[in-house]
Amino acid sequence: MDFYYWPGSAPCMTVQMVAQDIGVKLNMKFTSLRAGDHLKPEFLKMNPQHTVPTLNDNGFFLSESHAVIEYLYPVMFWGAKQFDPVKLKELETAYEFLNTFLEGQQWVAGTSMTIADYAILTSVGTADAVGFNIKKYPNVDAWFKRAKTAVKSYEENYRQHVMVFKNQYDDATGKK
Ligand SMILES: N[C@@H](CCC(=O)N[C@@H](CS)C(=O)NCC(=O)O)C(=O)O
Repeated sequence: MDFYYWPGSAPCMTVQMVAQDIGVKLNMKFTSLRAGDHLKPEFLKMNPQHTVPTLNDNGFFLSESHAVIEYLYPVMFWGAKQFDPVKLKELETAYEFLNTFLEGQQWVAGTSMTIADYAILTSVGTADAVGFNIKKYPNVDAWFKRAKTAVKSYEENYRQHVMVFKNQYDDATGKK
């Protein structure tokens, strides 16, 4: 993840502190505001507002420090280098509950698909993408397959969100 910064910039500092504390490695790109690096066409392509901080995550450009830290933050949940053991235990407990809820049931909240399935599908899909083993929870596994098929917009939104998350995760864990 390329991070365009200028020393002395408070919003850059915000992003760097969050990244450091959650273990996200940034590829630091010194951008001189004095020399006008931020006004060059290559920079304006990433951020027409010509401000630092600006992030380039494999061609996905993001500026505005608060947006950037929100983007980085989900990586924390998974721990920087591996699944955080405490969080992993919580996740396993949640899956055990979900597996029990789904016993003899097609959908999370009863006999038909509801918005509850949408809400849970995004988290289960994200965990699946970064390698959380769902097979230990057969009801969840079966529901996941069913829900992915039933929610028509899943694929398109998966590409936009889950794949982006997976990229951040792979970056943070050094898988890329
Ligand atoms: N609200 C923005 C502020 C960004 C900002 O104003 N950055 C200054 C440096 S601290 C900058 O790049 N100025 C150069 C310019 O606007 O051309 C954020 O939080 O990212």
